[in-house]
Amino acid sequence: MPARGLHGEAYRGRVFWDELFVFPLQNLRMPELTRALLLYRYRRLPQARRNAAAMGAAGALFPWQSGSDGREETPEAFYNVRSGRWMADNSRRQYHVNLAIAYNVWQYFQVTADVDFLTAYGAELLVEIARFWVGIAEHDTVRDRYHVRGVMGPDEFQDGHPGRAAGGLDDNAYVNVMVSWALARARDAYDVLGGHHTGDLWERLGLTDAERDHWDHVGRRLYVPFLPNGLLSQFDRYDDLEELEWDAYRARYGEIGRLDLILEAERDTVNRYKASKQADVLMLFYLFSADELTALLRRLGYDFDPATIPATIDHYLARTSHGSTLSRVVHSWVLARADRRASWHLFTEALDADLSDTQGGTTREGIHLGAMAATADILQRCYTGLETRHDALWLHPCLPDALDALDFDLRYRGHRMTFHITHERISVHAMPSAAPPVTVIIDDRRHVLRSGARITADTTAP
Ligand code: IFM
Repeated sequence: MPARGLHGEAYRGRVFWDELFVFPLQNLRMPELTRALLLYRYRRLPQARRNAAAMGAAGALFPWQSGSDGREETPEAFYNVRSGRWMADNSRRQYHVNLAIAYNVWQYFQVTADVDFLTAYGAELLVEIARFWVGIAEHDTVRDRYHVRGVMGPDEFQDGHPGRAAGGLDDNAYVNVMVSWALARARDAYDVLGGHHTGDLWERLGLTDAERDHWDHVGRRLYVPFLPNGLLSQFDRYDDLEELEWDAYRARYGEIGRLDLILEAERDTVNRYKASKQADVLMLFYLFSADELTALLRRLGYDFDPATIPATIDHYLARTSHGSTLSRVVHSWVLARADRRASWHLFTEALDADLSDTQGGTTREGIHLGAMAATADILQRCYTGLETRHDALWLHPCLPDALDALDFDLRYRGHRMTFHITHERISVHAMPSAAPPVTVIIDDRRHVLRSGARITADTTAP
């Protein structure tokens, strides 16, 4: 799933993490396509193991940018047309691509219950990814917490602490919370497959009870930084960074998406400022519901209050330049419940990215596949509150005023289902098939949907 699909030559066709934004749409429509593309990763697992070993780590590390053979192909530098200078490209530190792969494996399994896939490929990916993170987490004996140092989060502006740009960041909140989640899912895979025939899978992987217990321990003790006002901090010491004069920069330059280039041309660096290219902390609200995230942070021993979510969105949105097309999608998503009007506005801007080529000529180098798919997914999963977790399909719609109704059909666990959702009612119909009944939870009320049957319910959404 190259970042620009097969539509153009940007990034020379390389694969990043953008499938994280594409697979959720596809899982519910063409799950066999997700399966095939997850095998792109599985087939490169031997190289990912070598990538990890080359940095002295255990398990597997998938590259930030890859092509045919799975080696790391991220360039070492990029050219700043504003200054005429080459800038170091440290983005190979975006090891979080590993976490996206774990997330994608688990989401695919949640939608399809494809045990054969989990047995033959998915579990091995989850185990080797878990091993990588546990291996690089450093134990702080004073706080009895684990730190993950030297990484980059999804925000590509922040590649290191001031004065230590090439060194990456310590304790990126998105990374550490995702690591905790991924360790729990690696354990779940073992438990889920307990009653199935897995051949010699666990022996081949050398997985022991002690290793699974250690994952559990690390997964509960990772350090997550918070700002003094209680909001999630993008990374450790983020609060020491300076505020940027956003209005002054907008007045001087107009479009400031690539603030990193602007500041370098001024012989400054974006690392000094609380400035993001795209969503980073807010990715957590994109991937997890408020309930799930609260549970994740509580499992880590933090008394997270979901009431802080709107203030967290405000904080980071005000400090984001949207230099990536993925940014508006995520912000539209996370605002869907707190500010429906702003969410719709960002949705239309995200939709425009390729239709109107709003990044000034980049569309001719290939459409932004992640942003396009994720924009459609805002309709499919975000405004409908559709989730697939704990062996159930959840719905909790919150349509923007601009939408009277949504009609679509999806595939879920062998069923083909049609949905009709308005501001007041939901109707879900399962076409006749041989698929077993599934659980559908509408606004927290549990229903059993059988093949050929229909559920209708009032919605409690505002
Ligand atoms: O993967 C993205 C990244 O998050 C932002 N820069 C472009 C990449 C390819 O789409």
